[in-house]
Amino acid sequence: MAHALPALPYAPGALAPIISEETISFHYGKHHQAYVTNLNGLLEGTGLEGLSLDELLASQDKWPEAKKAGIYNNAAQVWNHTFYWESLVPGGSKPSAELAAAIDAAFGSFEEFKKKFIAECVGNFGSGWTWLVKKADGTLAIEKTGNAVIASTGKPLLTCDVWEHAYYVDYRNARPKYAESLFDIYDWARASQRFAA
Ligand code: MN3
Repeated sequence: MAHALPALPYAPGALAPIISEETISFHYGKHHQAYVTNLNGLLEGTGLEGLSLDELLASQDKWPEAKKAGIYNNAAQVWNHTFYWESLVPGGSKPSAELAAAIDAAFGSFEEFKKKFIAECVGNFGSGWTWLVKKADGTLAIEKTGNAVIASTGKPLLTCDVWEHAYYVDYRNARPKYAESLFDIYDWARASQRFAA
């Protein structure tokens, strides 16, 4: 069974003006779709076609050597983008009392966390992802990864795609403005469910 582009969890124009429908048409409709298409092409004839995305990512030892980088980059980008769309919601939402308390404990206050997270998005050199993760000991941390790499220091709760294709249509080169604007549409309710799970 081939991998499919997951449905967007809201209408394509619903995040505007923070993320325009035009950005969604390219970022979701072209980039995310291309990772799915490329992944299906790479998996053809490998015997790995029947695995779910999570199963595939958990069985890297079975990947053919010559295709390892390609499979990782495309599979991870399918996963990262699905997670990114699910990190956002029209109008934004609020963290649970438990997650809010964990943010205060780790960063001092939500405002301090926001400043730090934006700085880590801006300071993530080149293309990649900036994550809020829940570490094994239950505390929170910010992790930066490059290119397609999925967060690995903890369970991802929320992400910011810092590839230029995520913001160039709407913000041109202003990555700080993009990183700050996402705070109007982060889905803290969903991040809270992940934190509690
Ligand atoms: Mn992207």
